[in-house]
Amino acid sequence: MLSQKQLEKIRGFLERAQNPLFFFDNDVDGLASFLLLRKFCSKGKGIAIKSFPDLNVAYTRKLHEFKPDVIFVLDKPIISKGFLDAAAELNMPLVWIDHHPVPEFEANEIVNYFNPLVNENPSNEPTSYWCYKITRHKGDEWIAMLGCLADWFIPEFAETFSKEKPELFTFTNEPARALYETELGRIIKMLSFALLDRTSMVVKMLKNLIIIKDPKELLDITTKTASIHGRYKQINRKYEKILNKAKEFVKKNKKVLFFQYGGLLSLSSELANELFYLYPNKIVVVAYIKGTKVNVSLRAKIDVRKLAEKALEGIESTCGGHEHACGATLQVTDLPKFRDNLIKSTK
Ligand SMILES: [Mn+2]
Repeated sequence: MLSQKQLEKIRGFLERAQNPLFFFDNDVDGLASFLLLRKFCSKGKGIAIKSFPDLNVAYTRKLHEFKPDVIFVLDKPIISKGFLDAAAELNMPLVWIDHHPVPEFEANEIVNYFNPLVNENPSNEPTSYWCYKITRHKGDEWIAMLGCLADWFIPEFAETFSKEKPELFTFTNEPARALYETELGRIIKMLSFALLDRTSMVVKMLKNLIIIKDPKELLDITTKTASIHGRYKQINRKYEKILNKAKEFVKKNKKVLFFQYGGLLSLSSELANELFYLYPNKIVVVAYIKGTKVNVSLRAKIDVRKLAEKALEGIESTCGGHEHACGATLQVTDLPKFRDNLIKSTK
């Protein structure tokens, strides 16, 4: 966990910031982390990171454009050396908050790295959980709830929250039920689909989200939320179609639900989540093929990251994430080998 001292240190950066720039991972934990910090200091721009697996060097353009006095990087496990070097050259302090396995990087004097995994009592609560511990604004608790649930984590304040807002969240200890059986879960799905939109639309969404005070506002269609709802509806139609197709693969293998698809939209992470909710005893593998590359999302009760790493041995690939939810990228020509290795290792 992060210590009180560390939380205060980050809070100090926020209080002193005149023109912060926030980079966040392109998912709901990343988004919630940004919203919590942005609301606290009422200043600064937010940028959803589209590059994978790292915050790549192309984003240094934003440093020249916005000239921030402090950079925040939220929920992103890797920052490219080029980006770190550019920030150092411009003498911009960088506050990096994450909860993924710690990468190897050359720490320079501008980097302030915070990760609950590198501590006396290692833990991996979502980044938004820690952002809420930093800002401590009770009115923003719903945002922290969204970020935590999206990362399959039930925070200790969930039970009180459910008593205060029973129409949004019925208390459960099971993250999967929280995601697929509550209104907060519905909002998470909406936001994660909306994050897939064009950059200009995401920018518009962020502007609206910053001023929304009540999650109920998000469920109604208003001028602030119409584009989010529109995008959600459009993507959800396609999503449901692919999900139904994936369900047909359940009987193919006793232990593994392996499903691959192509098309314009990468929905593998959302699909893997929902399939794992529907079939909690399966090892869920969803492969999204785009050109010559494949993005794979894996979910399971067992240590699926270890399983994936083993199945990827000898295959040119990247792999990252958490014990029960992780992702990998590889070449499409290696996909059959990866699938065979994986299925073989579960026998
Ligand atoms: Mn996260």
